[in-house]
Amino acid sequence: MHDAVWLNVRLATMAGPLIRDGALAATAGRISWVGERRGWNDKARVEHDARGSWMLPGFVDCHTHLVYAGSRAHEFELRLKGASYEEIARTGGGILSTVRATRAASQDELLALAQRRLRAWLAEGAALVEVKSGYGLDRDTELKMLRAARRLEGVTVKTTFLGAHALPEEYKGRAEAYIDFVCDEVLPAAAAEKLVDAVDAFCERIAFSRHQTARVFDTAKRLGLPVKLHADQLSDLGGAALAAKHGALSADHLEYTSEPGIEALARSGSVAVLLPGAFYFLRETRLPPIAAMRRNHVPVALATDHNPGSSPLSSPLLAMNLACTLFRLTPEEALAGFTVHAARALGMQSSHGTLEVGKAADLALWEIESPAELAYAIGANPCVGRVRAGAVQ
Ligand code: DI6
Ligand code: FE
Repeated sequence: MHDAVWLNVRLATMAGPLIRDGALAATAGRISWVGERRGWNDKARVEHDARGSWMLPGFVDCHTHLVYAGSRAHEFELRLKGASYEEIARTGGGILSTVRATRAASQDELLALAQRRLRAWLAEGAALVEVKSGYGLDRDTELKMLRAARRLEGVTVKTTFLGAHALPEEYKGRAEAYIDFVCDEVLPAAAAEKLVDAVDAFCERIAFSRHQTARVFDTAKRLGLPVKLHADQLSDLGGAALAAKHGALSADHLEYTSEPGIEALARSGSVAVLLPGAFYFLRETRLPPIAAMRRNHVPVALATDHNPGSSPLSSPLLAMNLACTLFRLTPEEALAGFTVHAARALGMQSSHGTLEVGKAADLALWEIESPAELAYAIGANPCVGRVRAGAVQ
């Protein structure tokens, strides 16, 4: 006897062909049966009529900076007048302005702000969201951000430590000393409190070098934590190859990555995470090497990269549309990017990303004619139901 079954449902399992008349059952929070309707002859305590809607795995947003305080709308205005993102960052704005606001906020305030933002993801059927630190850049604020992220409700949260996001003002001109501080004090403290699921860094001209990034990764390894990287977003620093060398779960952005970098990702089994929101909002023109990713069979995930500076985007659906219009992904690739491949980018492929027996019954129902409509429409939200651990939300 299963707890519940959904009938009259169309299934995009993301693990096999589309099923136009399907059934999916859940028991104890997990998927306990999935397949063609005609194959279902079990019993369930509750029977749901999905009225012909499409069921997909709940979306996985594998790269966000959801916890922060303050707004950067004024920088948007400066950029519209001609200033560049890098110029603003170099003159103390950018990430550092969000750091000032985030340091001044309490943990409860950060939680309330992030919880309110998260509503948009819930409305679009998200199940699993990654949240990074990196707007504290001191011990207490980095921990405060991660504690707030851990308290978010409504989705499963994976936390990523991003202490090496920018050089804080008090370490100006002393990047090596800051990396010492991150490796010796902040990351070990966050890990000791079990606040960290993965470790990330921003490897970029305006942030940290390859060598500094490698030091952070070595510390992560010592603490038994997986790594991921903001790689080659604004310039080719060889970030993808560095991430691959450290067996990263993912390398993210990748606009400037060269073919050898993609080949390295293929060898290491790392996921390439594309962030079309940042590409769009910063009006970048250099396209990530999608053809090389396809050629090398690198799994491609998509994420919102929600953050106040380069991607104030709160919609997985819009991220999929941007990936198709700007990067020429197919709708099918875009859907895989927010489900199966995104789960893998978080090391969560055994519980999320597909509709398969044994995985979490974290599902979304959509009133659409075909799954491609999710990437095609702009500004519509046809989500008509969300199920979390088998329970209708
Ligand atoms: N890359 C980004 O796009 C964001 N962080 C990063 O490492 C930008 C964060 C910000 O501008 O606040
Ligand atoms: Fe980011």
